[in-house]
Amino acid sequence: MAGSLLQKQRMQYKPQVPVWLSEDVCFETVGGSQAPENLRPLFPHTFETPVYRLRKGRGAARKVTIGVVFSGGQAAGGHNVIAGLFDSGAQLIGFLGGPQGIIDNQTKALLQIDAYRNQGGFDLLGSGRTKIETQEQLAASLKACTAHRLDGLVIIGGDDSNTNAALLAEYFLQHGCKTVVVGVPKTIDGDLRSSDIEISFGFDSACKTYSEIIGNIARDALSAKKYYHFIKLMGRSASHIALECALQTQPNLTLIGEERRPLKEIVRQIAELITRRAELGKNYGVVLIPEGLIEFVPELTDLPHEKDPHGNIEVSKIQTEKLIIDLVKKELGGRKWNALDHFLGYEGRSCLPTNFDANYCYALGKLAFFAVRESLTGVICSIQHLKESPQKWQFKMIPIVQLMHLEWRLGKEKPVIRKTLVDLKGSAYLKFSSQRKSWELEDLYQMPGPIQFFGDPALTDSVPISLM
Ligand code: FBP
Repeated sequence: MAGSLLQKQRMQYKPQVPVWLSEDVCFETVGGSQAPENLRPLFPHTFETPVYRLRKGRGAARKVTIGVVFSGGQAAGGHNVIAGLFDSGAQLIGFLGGPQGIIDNQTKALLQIDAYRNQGGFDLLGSGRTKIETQEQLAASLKACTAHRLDGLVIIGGDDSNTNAALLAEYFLQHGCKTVVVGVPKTIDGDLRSSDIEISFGFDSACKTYSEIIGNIARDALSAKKYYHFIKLMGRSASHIALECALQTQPNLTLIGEERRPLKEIVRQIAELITRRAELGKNYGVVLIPEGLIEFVPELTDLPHEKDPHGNIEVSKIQTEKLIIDLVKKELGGRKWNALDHFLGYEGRSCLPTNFDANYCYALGKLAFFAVRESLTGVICSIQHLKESPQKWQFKMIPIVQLMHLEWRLGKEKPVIRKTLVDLKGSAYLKFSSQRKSWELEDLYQMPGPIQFFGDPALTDSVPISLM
């Protein structure tokens, strides 16, 4: 078996899921869809899909063949979704390179997945960002699923990928295709959320990886006492990652895009922070900047930006941290101070998943299997009570169309899943805003250290602070 000692040890980890998941289970309907009425004409076959709850009981006794695909950016734990499907007894066919692999019918049979258990990344299959929307793409996808006689297609993805899932489910029903389509909520961004989806997988591992590095940088700042570190954090649009990392590490200043503050005000605030800290003899500090800030600051939104196939601004390519440093330098005129910029992004998407993500993903894989076995389509997996131990988790399938609305993308109005932004009245933000003032001048940095896999469960099984 290839891999480092830790990789190999992690392969042996047995994800924790409720004991009753290995018994006979079935779904019951627990409520109608809350989908917006203006989507009814676009989703005539899936609009009325209800919400289902998984419970003990006799389910369908049949063997199923499932196609599985990773879609969009990597997020730690994805391989465990596949492990959950695999261990449930599905015959698995992986589509290669993301949604384009479905269209082009590029596949591999998944007969052995042990080397990928509890491992980061999506390298078992690769991933991609193709938007499936044209008649040709939809027809090619149907052809591939039919050719493999798939009972189900499981799409492991974020908001845009699950939009693909909703469109495919509708199209397949319209064309009499028996393949059901099931989504799994993935994305480090943490913006695929609803009252039923508490968090997407990958968020916890990414935030813990970034928080380790931020904590290390803070301690370096505290030791050398000569640099301001401006750290841009990945997380398109929403600032969930910046908020979680702020709660984990308590930096001097964290910008939150959703506060929608003018650029001038942000620059002035940072300049004042630097001046006030200098008066205390502190010429160092840590500032967190969410990459999605660009989408909320009026002076920055209007600039021309590159967009991905789904119409999202490619914010990772924009060096907001450098821009802000330059503007603060201008604001401070001749004052001497030193700034360093960092971008934490890709290093958090493919790390070894935390126990939380390893357990969550394995359970999501099992849930997706049951959904296919029971022929549910156009639905996304939801596991609730995630801050409790896995034995207390509850499982549902939510109609994807319920999460959607019409939005302008690339010059057209399109049905897409609404990204969930940081709630400025939510408990995570309120906790942050009640403490952040004290972090400005006092150095109350926290150093969370690396993700822990062995030892005290308080360390190994901790959940995101945003969930508490
Ligand atoms: P998903 O929404 O597909 O999970 O991807 C999110 C993300 O990691 C963002 O945080 C980031 O802005 C973007 O992907 C980077 O995209 P790419 O991997 O194409 O460079």
